[in-house]
Amino acid sequence: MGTTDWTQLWLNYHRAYEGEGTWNIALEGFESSDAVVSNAICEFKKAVVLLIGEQVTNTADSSSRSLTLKITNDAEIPAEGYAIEGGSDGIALKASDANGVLYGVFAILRQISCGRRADEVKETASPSNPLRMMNHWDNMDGSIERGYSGESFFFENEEIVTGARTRDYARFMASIGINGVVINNVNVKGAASYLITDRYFDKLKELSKIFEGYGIKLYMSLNFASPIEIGGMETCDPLDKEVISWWEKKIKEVYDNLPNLGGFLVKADSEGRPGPFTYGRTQADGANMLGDVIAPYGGIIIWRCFVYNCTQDWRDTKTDRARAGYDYFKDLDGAYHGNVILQIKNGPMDFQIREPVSPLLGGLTKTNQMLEVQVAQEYTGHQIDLCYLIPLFKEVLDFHTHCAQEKDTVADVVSGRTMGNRLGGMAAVINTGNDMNWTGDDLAAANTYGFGRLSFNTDLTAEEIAREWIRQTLSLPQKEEDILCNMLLKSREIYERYTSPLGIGWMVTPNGHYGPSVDGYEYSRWGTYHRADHLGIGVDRTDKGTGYAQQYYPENAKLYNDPKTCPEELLLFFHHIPYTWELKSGKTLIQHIYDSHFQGEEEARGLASDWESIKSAVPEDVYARVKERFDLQLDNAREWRDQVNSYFFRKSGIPDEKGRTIY
Ligand code: GCV
Repeated sequence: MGTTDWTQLWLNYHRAYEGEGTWNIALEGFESSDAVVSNAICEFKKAVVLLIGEQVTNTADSSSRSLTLKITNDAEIPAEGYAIEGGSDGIALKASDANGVLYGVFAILRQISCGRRADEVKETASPSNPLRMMNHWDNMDGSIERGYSGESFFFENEEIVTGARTRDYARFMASIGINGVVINNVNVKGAASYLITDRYFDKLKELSKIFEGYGIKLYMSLNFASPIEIGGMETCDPLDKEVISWWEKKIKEVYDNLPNLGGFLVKADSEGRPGPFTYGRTQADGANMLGDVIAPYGGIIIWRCFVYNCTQDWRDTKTDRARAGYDYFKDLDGAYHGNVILQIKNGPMDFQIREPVSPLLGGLTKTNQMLEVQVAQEYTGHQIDLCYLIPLFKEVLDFHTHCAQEKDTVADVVSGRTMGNRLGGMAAVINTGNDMNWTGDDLAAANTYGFGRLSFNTDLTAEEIAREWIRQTLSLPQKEEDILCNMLLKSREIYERYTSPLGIGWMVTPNGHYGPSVDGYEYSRWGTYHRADHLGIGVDRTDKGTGYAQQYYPENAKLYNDPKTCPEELLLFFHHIPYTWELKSGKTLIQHIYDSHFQGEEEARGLASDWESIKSAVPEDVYARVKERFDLQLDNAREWRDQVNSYFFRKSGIPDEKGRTIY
């Protein structure tokens, strides 16, 4: 059993083999005074000692084999890309910019950690996406919205905190290819509105500098009502001349202090946040005004599309929250300025365990767009229940939107391959906090790691990513690695089975979003209904219902519109189906609901015993922390199973064919 320093996550640098050389570093076309290059070298020095017991000295040592890490500037390598190749005299690393050097060094260390010898290292890679971002929902009082791993490590008592942890965080992010970080919650309130004032510039400069050394740009979430809240104005109408000139002065002041700021993320007209709608303006009016103001500084505006009516009447079956994003944003396609990106959640609702892909992704064909996913497990088990999310993200990226003859997947669209645009990429709501192990559940770090790696290389498989993470973090014997990898890979479907069936989602405890409450949101204002009665369940989103299915290109619209062709895992998202409906398996819908919940709960117990089976191979403290979580997961799975099954038994009156206990 190896020792695992969980404060170092996947940069543990377990001893991989005993080397016998001494390294020196040769730079050609790069300067060691460049902060990014210098950090890359520093990481290499630190890691090779731990990984292979070899020193980096730069002075010839005749008693050992002399090896060189030769870093060369090669204009042929794409931006942020690298080519690495090991040989008998060391490793050659080629890149055309400093980020490429940094990513190349991390790739070398990753390959050695994963089992290759230094002379076997080999890869040529460049990022799939221009922007690869983490979004923190950290508040300035130190709390984290939807945070399950302690408090913020950026903010405490309305102050910005920097230190060793900030640097480690930047290292972790760089090691997985992240190049942008939004540090504060999109719900910008109170002190956070003042992040764009001189109250915080000094500390922000420090933070930005740490990030820059790891190739990361600092971004902030912006309060659209800043002219009112901090400027003392009466309006924040985006077309008002005085409002525009307030923003011009403000943004100049910000960039005078933070010249490398990447830009801003904006949540407007959403869940109580102010926005252009208040003034009868469009989302494009709001986004473009800010885009124009920030353009002279090379900044960008990332504008979220999470806009919907959150004061719905549950009696109203025509208004459909799923439609909202497309309805608000599609008509304005092409109206957004070049430095504006629309950030779109993967599904039309809100990060449920299964949703169709948002029809806005690829539905927009003339607008920069970015995919937003949630690594923080708000609806997927609060970093208590095991839920490896990379398979879900892969499904979204691989989805054919049919927006073009070829290159029509979500991965194509957001990377810029479909439309040839320069701005786009992927963002994740991150799952970190100040818990010693960063992610609360040790195993949840696989999601943090996985998102970064996937955003850098969307072709990686969920399994490849899981194995990389396990090898670097825990370095287990093959049998145990296989067990843990398998646990991760099946965990999402297990969670899905014991929670909400066939794409219906929700049925979750309101506000907190952990544990079952089948009718918790059924009669509320949030637009998240399942519409179950004694005959059936599901939302009719076909052309005879809310018409949501028609927001897709015809190929997908047709598929979704007909319950016979609709992928079954999304059946209840698109259709209201009788309990007696026969599924492809030959089972009735109600029997499927029962079976899936019994199976999911049983499989959750299987996960817990798989974990027990690798006990002797994992460090004791890790074993104990994760075991505690499995105990809680089992309670949760049982509760979901029994509440959902009892609810539908009572509604339908149809007994379980297998006569199992339902209450
Ligand atoms: C930051 C969901 C979450 C909110 C979150 C919101 C958003 O509604 O429950 O906590 O707010 O999404 O994405 O803006």
